Amino acid sequence: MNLSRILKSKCNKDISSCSNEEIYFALLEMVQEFGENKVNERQDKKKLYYISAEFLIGKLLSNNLINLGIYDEIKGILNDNGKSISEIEEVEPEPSLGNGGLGRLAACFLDSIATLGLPGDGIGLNYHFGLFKQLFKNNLQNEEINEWIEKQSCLKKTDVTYNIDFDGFTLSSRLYDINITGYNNATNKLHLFDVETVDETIVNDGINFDKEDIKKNLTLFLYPDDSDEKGHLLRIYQQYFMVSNGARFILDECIAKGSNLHDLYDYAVIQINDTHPTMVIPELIRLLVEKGIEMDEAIEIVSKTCAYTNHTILAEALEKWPIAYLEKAVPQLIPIIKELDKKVRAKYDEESLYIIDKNKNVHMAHIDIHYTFSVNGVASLHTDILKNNELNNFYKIYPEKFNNKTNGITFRRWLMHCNPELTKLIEKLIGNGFKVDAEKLQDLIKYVDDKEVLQQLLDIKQENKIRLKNYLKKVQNIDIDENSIFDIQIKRLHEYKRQQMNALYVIYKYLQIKKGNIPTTPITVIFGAKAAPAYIIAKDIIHLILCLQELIENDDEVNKHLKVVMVENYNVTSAEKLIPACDISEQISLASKEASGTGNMKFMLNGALTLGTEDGANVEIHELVGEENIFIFGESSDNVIKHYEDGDYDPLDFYIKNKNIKEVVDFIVSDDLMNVGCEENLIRLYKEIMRKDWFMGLLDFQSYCYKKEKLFKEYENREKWSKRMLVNISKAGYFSSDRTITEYNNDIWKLR
Ligand code: GPW
Repeated sequence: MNLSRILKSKCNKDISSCSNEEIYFALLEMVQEFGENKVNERQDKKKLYYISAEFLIGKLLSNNLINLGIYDEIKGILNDNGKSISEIEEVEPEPSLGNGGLGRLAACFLDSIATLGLPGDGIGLNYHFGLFKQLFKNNLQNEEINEWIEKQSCLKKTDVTYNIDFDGFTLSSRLYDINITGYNNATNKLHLFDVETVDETIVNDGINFDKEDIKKNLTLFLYPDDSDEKGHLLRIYQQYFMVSNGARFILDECIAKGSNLHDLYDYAVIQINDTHPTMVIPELIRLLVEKGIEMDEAIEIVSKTCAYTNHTILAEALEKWPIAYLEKAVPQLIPIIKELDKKVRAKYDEESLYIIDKNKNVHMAHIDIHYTFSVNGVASLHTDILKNNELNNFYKIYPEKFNNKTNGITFRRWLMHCNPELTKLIEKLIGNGFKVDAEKLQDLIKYVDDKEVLQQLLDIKQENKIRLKNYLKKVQNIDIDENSIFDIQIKRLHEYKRQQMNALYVIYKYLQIKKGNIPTTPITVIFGAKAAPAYIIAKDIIHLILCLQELIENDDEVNKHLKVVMVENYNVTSAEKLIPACDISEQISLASKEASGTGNMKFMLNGALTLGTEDGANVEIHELVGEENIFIFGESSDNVIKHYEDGDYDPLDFYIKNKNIKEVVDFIVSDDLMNVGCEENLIRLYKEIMRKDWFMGLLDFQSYCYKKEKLFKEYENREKWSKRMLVNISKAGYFSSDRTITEYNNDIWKLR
């Protein structure tokens, strides 16, 4: 195969005389064709459908080139013609079809499913503007639309369409497909449904639109994960539209393969990604009954076909819909949901197990737990908390359903693509095997005393820090010092993730420097985070960080030693630049609250050391790398859970008793900050932290500061630090999503 010739013919002229756009579109077309040729023709009887409201796939071009095994060759051809692959990557818009971890996990899973050669497709929605684009103005977050769909894109229009009935109107759908090509393996599909009458022009002034015009707005935006009251009904319409299309599509495929529907579970397994797609259960039951199957049997068939993954224990994130909302949006499901509830009530005399509670709220997770055959958490601590606390009543009646599947990440994107230099070094040291068998990374351990290798690790980190410096200069016109320590916290803004605690540390450090305690090596604290548009306190925390950034930047006493950077519009693309450059990975959620985290795994794989609490998958990272190679602080999840039960945590106790804490908290409302920020926001946040502090930042603040100081001291011993980097990389193999998917398949899906 002569790639150069193919590319040239797609360009219609010499590669050297093409613009980056022209080359991008030529490559896009080429990758589509190659991917299409690898579509799994072998008709497996059983297929997985991973149904999810989010698939945060990131840019696709380079990953497709890597998975097709032609990245290096294409890069070379472009080079020979005076073009650079990284400039061409920039032309591609990033699809923003996810909020954060849950959506990115779904994308990593699709990569691993295809790479392992398993028959499995994704089902979701084609949001035209996806998640909003974040802009900073006056130290505040603003939201704009993110246009990612171009005339020519990875989306392929199909002729699949359904009529979806709502109360009083019908919407016709259209299916678009994205090819998911595995690493050296077959191509699966991501099926994204859209509504034909969607109208992008109804959006005005940022991200505002008429929330009631469902025909026009249904697939405009990804619901940004929180508290927007008016959006609830729209969210239900979206969810139903997704699952009704998905259910029809699945049934059609199974019938085409020979299913008589009584044996649906021999043809399909449906993994429900959190509760957002839960209505697929009553919808499938409804469709089966419509096709003549008895209700009781339909319920049993569906229960044997569906499996459910839980991603949180946060009560406010567990979806419950007022039945009145469902009656309005999806009246056809009401009799079925009531029947499901009736069966539960007939069997169990226990309020907490009911689907419809006494306040007439429908608990979506309860539908999942009663009417699927598998319930899994996403890290071992998380699953233990589900079993022993949050879902204990369910665990007691269905112990056999509960299982753990610790999350993972695809190494194709989060090592090979984002960190080519490190990939090359690993290849040189232990060969190619780690790309498909990540556990092979353990072979690196034999170099733990090899000074030359350790120095190479440090050199690669340094190069990546310079790459990040150049990137931030270009996209945000910010200068950072590549010789400083890069201390990074990137994830959605949420109080439980405790960016505010990190910000309080910045204040502490600022005040220390003012008092003459100068850090040996300068420190750059980098944040990246979007806040849900209606989540006021989250936005106040962003405001605080941006104010600190400005204050410190303008303070010549401090700016040589400390810098704060808030990356604008944090997304997959910027994560790919930030993670390889990181020295310290901030994973500081309140113990018990972060179900797993997956950023923690990406950082470790790229040689950053974790500063974290015993939460989520941090616990498993800790076990793997050992005490010496991770920096753990803070209360245990058991103690935290006890504080909540006893209701005995009061941040004021800490504020009053600890002078240090009082000083940093008071600084939030100091003249220094008020001069660069808004009084209203700063005072609100100050009060929140001092009076509520729902996620106990002040409880852990002292031990956080202590550990962080220790970490900065340890950084000075470069050789010891580089050994720790090596241990972290070599132990990261466990967190490959190939391992996770193999477990899902062995324990739940049983494909092949
Ligand atoms: F609330 N997660 C997320 F559980 O990114 F549904 N969005 C969500 O809406 C939820 C969870 C939900 C995240 C978890 O917070 C994170 O700990 C986990 O690593 C990730 O899902 C993937 O499992």
